Amino acid sequence: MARRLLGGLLVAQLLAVGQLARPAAFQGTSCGELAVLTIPDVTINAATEVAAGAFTPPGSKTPLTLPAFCRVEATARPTTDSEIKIEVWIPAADAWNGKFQAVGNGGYQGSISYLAMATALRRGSATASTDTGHTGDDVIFGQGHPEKVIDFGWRAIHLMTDTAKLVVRNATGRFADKSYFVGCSSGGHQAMSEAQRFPDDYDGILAGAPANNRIRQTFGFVWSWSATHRADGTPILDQASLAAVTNAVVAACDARDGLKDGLVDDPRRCTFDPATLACGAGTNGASCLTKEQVEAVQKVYDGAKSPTTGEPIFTGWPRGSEAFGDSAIQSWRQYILAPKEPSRIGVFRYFLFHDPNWKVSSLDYDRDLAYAEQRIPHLAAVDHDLTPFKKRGGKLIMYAGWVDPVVPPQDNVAYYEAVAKKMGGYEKTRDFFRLFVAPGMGHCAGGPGPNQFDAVTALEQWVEKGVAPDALIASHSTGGKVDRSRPLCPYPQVARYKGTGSIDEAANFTCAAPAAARRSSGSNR
Ligand SMILES: [Ca+2]
Repeated sequence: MARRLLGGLLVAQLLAVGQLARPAAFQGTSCGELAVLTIPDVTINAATEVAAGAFTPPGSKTPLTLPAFCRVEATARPTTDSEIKIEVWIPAADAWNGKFQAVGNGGYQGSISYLAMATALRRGSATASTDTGHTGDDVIFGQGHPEKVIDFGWRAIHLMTDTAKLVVRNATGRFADKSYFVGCSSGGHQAMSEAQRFPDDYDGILAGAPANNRIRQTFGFVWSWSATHRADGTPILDQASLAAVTNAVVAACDARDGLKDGLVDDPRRCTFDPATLACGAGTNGASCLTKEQVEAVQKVYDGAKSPTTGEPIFTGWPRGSEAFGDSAIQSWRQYILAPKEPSRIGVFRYFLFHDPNWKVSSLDYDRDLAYAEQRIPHLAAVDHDLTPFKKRGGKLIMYAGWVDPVVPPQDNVAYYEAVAKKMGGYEKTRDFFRLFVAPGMGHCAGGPGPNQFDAVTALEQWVEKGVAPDALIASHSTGGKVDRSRPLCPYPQVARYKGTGSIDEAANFTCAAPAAARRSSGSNR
């Protein structure tokens, strides 16, 4: 009681000082005085007022144009081996919308996500980001630093959240009305980790293309790399052959969803066989596949399986994801073909076996998967029971792209289905958790399908007004001009053409159960 009273007095004092020193911009403690805040395990390194205008983030040469904000730089050291950089940005009082929106990271990228923070700040939200406790995209940081691996796995995001909430409270005089987490890829993984491990942290969570099944996906990377490289390490496939496969996939499966629009609604229903592209006798070239290439493509579709039992270890990559665009991230090149060794092989070398010379040839899928799931469970977020998050009133939107060549969307869908099963069915799940999978969308954005949509506003509407998103309206642009729009529907629904009007206009589509589901349930016949 006395302690609470003292705390209240301290806050009142800080508020009074802040109002005297800076009556206009901030309601709570003046920005500079936030530097003296004491939070356990956290050091505030600097608290600086940044005037409206150009702000060039550290490590960047491109200035961002931002409204005025208070920039707080902190370091959290929950263990003696930890060094977690955190930034918290607070808008000026008259610009603050009362919300806190934290942002996630991409890859193993150990850096503050300044661009995403800028987006949140421009919305009027206070925001925070962390470097997750290391620098750079390589996983070598984990060598001899098991605590840093835990920091990356979940701890940095949670500590960032706790820290940012206190900083925002002291800067503004009150806690934020609502807290949100927004991330894609590794940020989607972080989003799912928060929903599972710290359900009280956020009111609303947006998880894009979540790489939350990270341990098994790492095995999947090894599988797909091994399938697409010869014993001497040279790649079996190239951009031209991959593009030929994607074209053939679309030609074979486009119409199967009931609408010939250049998009395959759900690649799981597409059974395209790469052998149909096999070169005839004496012919070879970009438009046909050698026997070696046919087998490689098929193995990537099949996904990692136990060599002894045939049990699936990780889903394959979807048909249509081979090369739908020219850039490496719009094809299998970036994470499967181009690397000299399997992507994230360092997880085995530095996180698991502590052997920098570990070789793929020594991998035992059964034994080593069991070992990994026992030793580094903090590197994944795969709990299907989201009861605590649902009970606290949390809302969760997950999205994915059906041709994502980085995080296979089948894994996100499988997770959603497993949660629905655990939570008592789709109806009891859609109350608080909805998944939107975009046909023809790649990793987090891009692709031939409509892939731009405002899920953050949809999430805010759901949390603040109780209006659940029955569809997300997505658009596709060419040269900055919108040339197609389409509703993204909450899984398992799909967008169905009403039969009249342009197939490039969202208004001519409705969300409905997929054709096969209608047949099997008998509700439509
Ligand atoms: Ca189609």
